[in-house]
Amino acid sequence: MRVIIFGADGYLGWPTSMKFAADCHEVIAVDNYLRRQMAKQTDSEPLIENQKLDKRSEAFNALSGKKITVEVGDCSDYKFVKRLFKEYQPDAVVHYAEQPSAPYSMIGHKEASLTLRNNLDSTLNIIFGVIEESPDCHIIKLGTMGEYGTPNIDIEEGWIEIEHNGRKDKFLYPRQTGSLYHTTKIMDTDLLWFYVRTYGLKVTDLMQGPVYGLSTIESDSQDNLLPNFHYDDIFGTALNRFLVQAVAGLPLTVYGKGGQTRGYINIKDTMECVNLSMLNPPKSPDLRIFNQFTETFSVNELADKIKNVGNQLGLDVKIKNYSNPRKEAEDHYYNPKHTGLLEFGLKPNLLTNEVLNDMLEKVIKYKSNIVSDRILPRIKWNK
Ligand code: USQ
Repeated sequence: MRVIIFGADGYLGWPTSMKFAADCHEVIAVDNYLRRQMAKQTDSEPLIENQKLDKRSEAFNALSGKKITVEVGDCSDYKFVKRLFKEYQPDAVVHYAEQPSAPYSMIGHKEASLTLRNNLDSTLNIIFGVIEESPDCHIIKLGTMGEYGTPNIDIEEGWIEIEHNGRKDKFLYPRQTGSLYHTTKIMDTDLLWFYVRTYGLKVTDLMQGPVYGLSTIESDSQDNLLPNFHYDDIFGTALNRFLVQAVAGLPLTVYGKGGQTRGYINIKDTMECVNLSMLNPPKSPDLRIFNQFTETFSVNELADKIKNVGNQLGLDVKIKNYSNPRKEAEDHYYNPKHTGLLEFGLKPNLLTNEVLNDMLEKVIKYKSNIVSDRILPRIKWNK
């Protein structure tokens, strides 16, 4: 297949580009390095420095004998996006080209506006690229489990049938989020659904939980091909941050009571979920939604797991409850379904002690890169 990866410089975009190229697909990797700029501006650079896409793809191409084509440009610029669709006529596109950080979106008006415009414009441009240039192209869009929030009822896989006053209909599952970033993801889903209904697009929206891990199959033994791994309070996610904190000898930063429960996924499984979605496109126009996670944990459970494995490795891991910088439920019901991707054949890599041990060992290798000023929460919206 010919596939465009929008947002190919990101934590998921680069490993997806490598995996698809390794699987003999024709890959066009697109990015404008926005996340790199935001990370620099907020002093939130990743643990391991990554080269830009041209250098990384040169290294990958030389090593694998496969080819990743790089296009540098802004997905919120429609002329650029339209040109890509016209030139490459992709069978599928993977849309990761969004500002991905909830804390960043809550800094202030400038950051909220950037998040809103960047995320919605890029989604709209990709939709129109398909409509105008490549109408059979399958859009695989990265959504988030955070779109659902933490309702006091079971979370379905995207859709819910509601019976009201004796009549029934099917709707998008109700969504209410805890950050502006997550709200843009809801708006993306609504945009996609509108254009699926109006123009008959084929779309898969992947509601993913927080991802963890430092490497994927293509980079397990090639550190120059590693994805960007953030451990700061803005771009880092809970489990990845805790790994670095454990190695740095800093207490694990549990926000509030630590009962916040989310659906987690190993980055290797993310690759497989996106792959399975691409290999099994919707047969007719559809907004297909999968909940993309493999296990649920509370923040306290994650911290305890890392403490146990870290201490066995000789680290002295401590856990500390910090005043929660976010506005969110700290003790809640959480029961999301996640059967769609398992039915396609996903074999989850679960969060075993061995997996935790391997990740900690990798972080230990880069211990001297850790900047401890990036650990404590610098952005607060629970005022
Ligand atoms: N948390 C802590 N301590 C920390 C960091 C986070 O207790 O040091 C807590 C948060 O308060 C939250 C939970 O851990 O309750 C998850 O936070 P996170 O920072 O790991 O994830 P989040 O901000 O929700 O966003 C991340 C990604 C985002 C993706 C989302 C999936 O940055 O792109 O969409 O995970 S989900 O969380 O399911 O919405």
